[in-house]
Amino acid sequence: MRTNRTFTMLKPDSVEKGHIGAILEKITASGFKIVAMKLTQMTTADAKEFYAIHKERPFFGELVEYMTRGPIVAAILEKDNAVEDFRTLIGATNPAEAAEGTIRKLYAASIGENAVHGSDSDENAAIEGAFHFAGREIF
Ligand code: 3AN
Repeated sequence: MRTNRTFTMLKPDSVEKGHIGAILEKITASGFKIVAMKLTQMTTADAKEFYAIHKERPFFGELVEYMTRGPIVAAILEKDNAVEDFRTLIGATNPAEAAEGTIRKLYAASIGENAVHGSDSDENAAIEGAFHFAGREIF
């Protein structure tokens, strides 16, 4: 994956609340091009692997349960400076601290259920994109 790409998930709470369309509209209106996208559901094993970095944290079990409880929208997005610009667009991990107009400020309920994921580095964007998509699904 080129370094002008990032990976996102619209998490189960976003799908449950019917926010897929509004969030995708905000993402594309902010200049991101969708180069891969699917509605999918993570298994417990998937979520444990995806979030392995958090496995010692007290919220790990809760995080795995949340991320596997229903479908998500996984996508790869392209834009100059994609990783950093997307983190700005989604806002702080805790929606209470997220800036006005950010996706988490608008759509996230809590730090535990915070609506969207955004990769935190080019390296992780490539790893996370490859976790969810086969080469032929990426344009
Ligand atoms: P971000 O998603 O902003 O990169 P991370 O990587 O620190 O934040 O956390 C990954 C996910 O773990 C968050 N999106 C959230 O769902 C969950 N999480 C993070 N911190 C907490 C916390 N203190 N309590 C509960 N869940 C948390």
